[in-house]
Amino acid sequence: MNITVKNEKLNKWIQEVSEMCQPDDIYVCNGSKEEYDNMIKKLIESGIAIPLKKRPNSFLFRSDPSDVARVEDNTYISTPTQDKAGPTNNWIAPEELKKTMRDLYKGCMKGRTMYVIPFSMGPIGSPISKIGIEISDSPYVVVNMHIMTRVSDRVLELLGSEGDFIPCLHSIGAPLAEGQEDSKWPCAPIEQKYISHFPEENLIWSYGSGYGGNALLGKKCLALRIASAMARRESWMAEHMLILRLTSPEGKQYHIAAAFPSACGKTNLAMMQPSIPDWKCECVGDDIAWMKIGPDGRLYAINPENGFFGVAPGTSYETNPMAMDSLKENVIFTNCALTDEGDVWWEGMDGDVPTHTIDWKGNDWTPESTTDAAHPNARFTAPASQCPVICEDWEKPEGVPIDIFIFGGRRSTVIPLVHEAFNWDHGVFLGSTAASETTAANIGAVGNLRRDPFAMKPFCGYNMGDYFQHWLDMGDKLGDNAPKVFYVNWFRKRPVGNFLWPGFSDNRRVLKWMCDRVEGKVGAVESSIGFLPNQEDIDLSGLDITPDDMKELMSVDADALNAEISDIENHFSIFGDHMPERLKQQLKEFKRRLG
Ligand code: GTP
Ligand code: SPV
Ligand code: MN
Repeated sequence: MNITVKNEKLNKWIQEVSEMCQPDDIYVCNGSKEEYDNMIKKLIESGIAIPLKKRPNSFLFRSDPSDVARVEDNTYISTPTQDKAGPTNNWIAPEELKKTMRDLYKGCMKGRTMYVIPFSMGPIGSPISKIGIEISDSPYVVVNMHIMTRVSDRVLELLGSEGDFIPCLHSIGAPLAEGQEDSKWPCAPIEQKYISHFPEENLIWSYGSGYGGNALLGKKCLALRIASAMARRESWMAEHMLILRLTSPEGKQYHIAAAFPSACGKTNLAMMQPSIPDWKCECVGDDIAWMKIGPDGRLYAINPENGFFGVAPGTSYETNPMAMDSLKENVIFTNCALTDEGDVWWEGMDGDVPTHTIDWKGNDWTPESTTDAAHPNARFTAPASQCPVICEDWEKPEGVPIDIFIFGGRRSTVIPLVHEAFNWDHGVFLGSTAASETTAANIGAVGNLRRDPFAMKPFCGYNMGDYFQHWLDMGDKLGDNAPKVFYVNWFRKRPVGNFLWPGFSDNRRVLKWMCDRVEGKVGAVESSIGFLPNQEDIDLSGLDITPDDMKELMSVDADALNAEISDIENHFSIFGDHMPERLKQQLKEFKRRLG
């Protein structure tokens, strides 16, 4: 081990884990640039990181084709009883799961270095921040954690000898025998992958995958699953939400937090540049929001992350110029294609399609190929500080006051472009019934409609019925200070299949309507699902959209909504006693309105 660790709990844990996992070596990270550069150098030497000639200090990695996204079917919330994890989470009793995993962990780091990564979610030392220590045998994880979280020796100083932290144990699950040659992306087969959470002990155990949220444990595992359980105990909120600041031409600031499921537009909305002149949009966060009620009774949000782990395909100067500008240097790319000029490429990038690339599997690819050059869940890891529109207050320990909540998802039919909740309870109803077509962010089928309440189905660390109640309770605490709630759908399609709404920077037109509603400047039409905008109140100036398309986008069809009632009833029924009466009442009222 390279340094002496003073913290007693950490020392004991390092010892226990190293005895179990039997690494060749232990290295405690300090988060320095030198450390990052050294790790990258080794990764280049072993042919794992490919330096990009066109982007300074940027590297491409290719994962194993079996390890390309989160594995929800192998993700567990291990509470003492199954009832505490609830019907939307996989559950195995803690002792049984730990036994299975201990057997897997036994000797799993043989031939490898065990890295100890001290990190802070939120600015180091801020009262809202949480300290985690990830133990991992993946150098790819170390360099990604350097960007996504605040890795630093200051975290260890802050811990002192008695301080507490959230232990996050990770192994790729691929020990090396004497003399065995390593593969480029070692990992375990799917049946040995376990992403496990023990919320009552604030403990995370991950085994078998090196990709994204399975392995960068500060993100979904700590900042959402463990944090959501802490948040409920301590009366705050940990949500799968972007945070943005809009400033009106008059200089008034509005802060918006929006929950869309994975690969449904958070990063894009968070960095959006308004197509309407004189409005300014700044990014506070693109994936996770931690929110607490401030001394003035309003809800304040911080982004606990330090970087963006964003979906590459579809990202372009046309759709998300601020993301593209964040990717000029110091970026890790995973599963993108490599061009002959030594740059990355993915489907949907600006400019001509290259005549030849090496695809994400390392094979030759040409436009005639029938497969994708970049994997649909190819990602970039970029420091948030590199975003040209990062908000100057993004690291403010007290956060920013939220005025507006937005829920949404990918719905090719039925759900209109935007609607507003009648009140808080109705807003919680909209969040609790949110549905979306599945995406490549999880291993599994793509395009299937599923209920994904609050975009938290894969990330809620306890019984989701209790989570709904927590939202109702937070509303009661906030009273008149509660943010207004809206629901959007950028993804409605024509019967022939293309999107009706231009999306991206034009989403700003919808956000402006929301701000006008907050100010009470415009009215709205009451419908069965909520308030709808008056046609003339959505600014469509300069937009090439036909009145017919607009009508289709905003249409609310009672028959189509009625057809979903039984699905909502089934969805609510799985929560049994945990389902709040107030939401059952909302469903009754919805049915009455539908007639
Ligand atoms: P995670 O990082 O998985 O949580 O995803 P995310 O919610 O941040 O989604 P992201 O913004 O990365 O968008 C995912 C995909 O949706 C990309 O391919 C985008 O190009 C596409 N997308 C985002 N916003 C819009 C939009 O307004 N309209 C359309 N049609 N597509 C969009
Ligand atoms: C998501 O799937 O919502 C992500 C990517 O943000 S991952 O970090 O892999 O969970
Ligand atoms: Mn996400």
